[in-house]
Parts: sequence; structure tokens; C-alpha cells
Amino acid sequence: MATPQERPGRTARVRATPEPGARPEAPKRRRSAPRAPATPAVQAVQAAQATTPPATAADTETGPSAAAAAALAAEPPQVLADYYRQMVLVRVFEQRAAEMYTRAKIGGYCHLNLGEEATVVGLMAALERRDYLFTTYREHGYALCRGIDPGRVMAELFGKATGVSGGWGGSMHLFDAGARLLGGYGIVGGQIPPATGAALAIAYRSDPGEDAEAVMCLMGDGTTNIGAFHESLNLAAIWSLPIVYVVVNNGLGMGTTVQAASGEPELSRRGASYRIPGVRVDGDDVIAVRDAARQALHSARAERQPVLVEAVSSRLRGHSVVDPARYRSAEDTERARRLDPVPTLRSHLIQAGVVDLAAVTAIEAEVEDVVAAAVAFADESPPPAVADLFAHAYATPVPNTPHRLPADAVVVSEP
Ligand SMILES: Cc1ncc(C[n+]2csc(CCOP(=O)(O)OP(=O)(O)O)c2C)c(N)n1
Ligand SMILES: [Mg+2]
Repeated sequence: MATPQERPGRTARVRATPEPGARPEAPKRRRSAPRAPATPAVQAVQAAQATTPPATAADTETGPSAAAAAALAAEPPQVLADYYRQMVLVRVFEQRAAEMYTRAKIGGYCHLNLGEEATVVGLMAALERRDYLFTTYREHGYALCRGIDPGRVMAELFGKATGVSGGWGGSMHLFDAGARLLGGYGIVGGQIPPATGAALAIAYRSDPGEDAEAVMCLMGDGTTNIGAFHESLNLAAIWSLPIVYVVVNNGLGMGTTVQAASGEPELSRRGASYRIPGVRVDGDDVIAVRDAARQALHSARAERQPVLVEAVSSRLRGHSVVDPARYRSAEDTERARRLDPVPTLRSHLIQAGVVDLAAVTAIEAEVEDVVAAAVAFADESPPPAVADLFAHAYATPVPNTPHRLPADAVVVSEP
């Protein structure tokens, strides 16, 4: 494993918004018409945005800042050790997934959470078991932190029958109704309308309250430019739906930057047109992410106030395993490595006296064993049976008749 200790000296805790990158010359924008006076609801949104942390702070090579140290001191050591264990699990799982892809054990596309571990763990720590999760194709880590067995997740990547989606979904389509993980979507923005619909179902069937269910809908920064994002946020606002939209802003939408692609690059503001409050949080800070998500989920479940959370994060590798990311500057890549949240948390925990070197080493060794077992399980599992080809594809039974071609008429009922 490229263990955290192989990345020494990276002790930054919080960081700035991703480098702007070169924004192409844009035509000058017209000034908008004078604004109408803000209503109380608009003022509330503006206040929420004004108080969102800028996600900027000095990098430090000397250990956690005073604020970070205080945040660590306020947490039970066992909770922090568990967050670290989960972050290492995501890290090692993804490294092994990349390796298995290059060994042709995994087909199709494969997108990794490498570099986004603090965001993944923080968001999942905030989500209750009763809540529903809709996410993207970059979802392995979320499935793991939702408590799904790593062997079943790896088996799905391998396309095996023991996989979380029976081997029919692959890397981009992890699904587990029991864990309330309702996908895994390969289409950019494809998850947003069904997630909003799930929130409508919750609102329709139950009352708001502390114990109510809520939906978390994850997406990337580039996804905020998809029409379904805007249609869904509008409906969530006018119907007061219990949903938290989370934008994992890794600064890149495939080969383009947020600055180049988004008219409003401060993505937490993109709900303002719908009076959906937004909050921006440092995606490298697991506790900050957890707390922001918890607060947003509280608003969603107890007050039926949808919220937009932006977690500013970065990915360490290309868009997918096969992407060499040549569009990225060496400085940007180096910066992402320097801010790597896994070794950062590791060194902070040791420096704060939460765990000692022996404890983190034991966690890392245990995780290595878990992931090795997951790979072995996936490798030894059988592929899905051809006879099950139509299983889960249609709501009603469809005969799996091998002689029928796609253009043949379908016999609906026998005379
Ligand atoms: C509707 C649609 N358009 C284009 C694509 C190709 N595509 C896959 S990922 C991606 C970029 C998405 O970027 P972002 O939302 O920032 O997510 P990230 O990959 O950074 O996590 C694109 C354009 C797609 N899968 N679906
Ligand atoms: Mg992105």
C-alpha cells in the first residue's frame, strides 16, 4: 500500500479553494438590473452564505492548527481512530481497485475516491442508517462507509454474482436497498431527480422531526451545470423536501476546471436562485464535513429545509483509472498530494496524542488484510448466470428465451 507514512510532511489540515486554473477569455457580462429588496427568506439565505467558511487557511507543517487541535480534543479518541480506519479503508480499497483494473480483473470504467477520503467519511458519519443515499459513479468509498461488506463491493467491481448488485452493475452502479444506498449512477446528474423524488416520498408519507428520514444526494462540481440539478433544486425548494444536496467539489469535471465551466464557481451559492441555503466546507477536514452535513440533515429532516453543502476536495489521480490527467498542472497535482487528508489526519492524531504509532500501524495492517480478503473473495466468486440475464431488469417477469432477438415481437400473453 502507498501507506500514509509514504507521504511524509503533509500536515495541512484546511486549505484553500482549488486553484482557479486558466479561465478562458469570457465576454464581458452585462450588469444585472437593480435588485429588489431582500425578503426575510432571501436574507436568511444570504446570511447562511455570508457565514460559510471560506475553506481557506494556512497550510502548516508543524501539526494541527489551534482550531484543529481543539476540534480533535473535543472528539472521543475511539471515534477519531474509527474515522482514520475508514479513511485508510477507502484509500487501500481504491489503490487495490486501480491495481485490479490494470490487471483486467475489473472492466468498464472505474472512478476512485483517492484524495476525497475525508469528505467520504465525514459525510457518511453524518448520515443516519434510516437516511437514503444517492450518489455518482465515484462511489466505492461511500458504499464501504455505509457498512457494506468490502468483499461484496469488490466483487461488484469484478462483475461477480456475489457483488452488491449481483454483478450486473459494476463499478458505477453499486446498489444496496438494505443499506439504503440507492445507486451509483453513471449518467452525470442522473441521481438528482430520483433522489428528489425519494425526498418527496418521505415528505408525502411522514411528518418532519428529529427522527424523520432524509435524503443525501451527492454529485460532483461539474454536475451543477446539468439541467436536472436546477429542475430538482427548484422542486425541492417549492415542495420543502427533506433533502441535502452535496457537491463534492474536486475542482475538476473530467478535463475541465470549475473556474472554466461554472458561471458561479462558488458552488455553495448555486442554490440561491431557489432560496436553498448553501454552506462551503473544507473537504479535507473529516470533522468539519461531518458537522456541516449533520447540520444540513437536521434542517432537512426537522424543518423540511433543503440545503446545499459544498465540500472542497481534490482527487489524487485522473478522472478514472485510465486517465493520465495531462490537462492538470504539475503544481495542482503536487498541491493535492501535499494536502492529502489521510496522512494529514494520521500525523495530527499522533501529534495530538489521540493514538500512537503502534495503534495507527495496527489499523493500517488490519485494513490491508480486510482489502486482501475482499480481493480474494471477488476473484474466487462466480460470474452471474446467463439464465439470470433479465433478473432485476423488468418489473414483470420476462421469459429469458435465448432464441429471441431484440427486434422480434414480444409475446405478452399466451392465447
Ligand atoms: C449526461 C452525461 N454527460 C457526460 C458524461 C461524461 N462524464 C462522465 S463524468 C463527467 C464529469 C463530471 O464531473 P463532476 O460532476 O465534477 O464529477 P467528478 O468526476 O469530478 O467526481 C462527464 C462529463 C456522462 N457520464 N453523463
Ligand atoms: Mg469534479
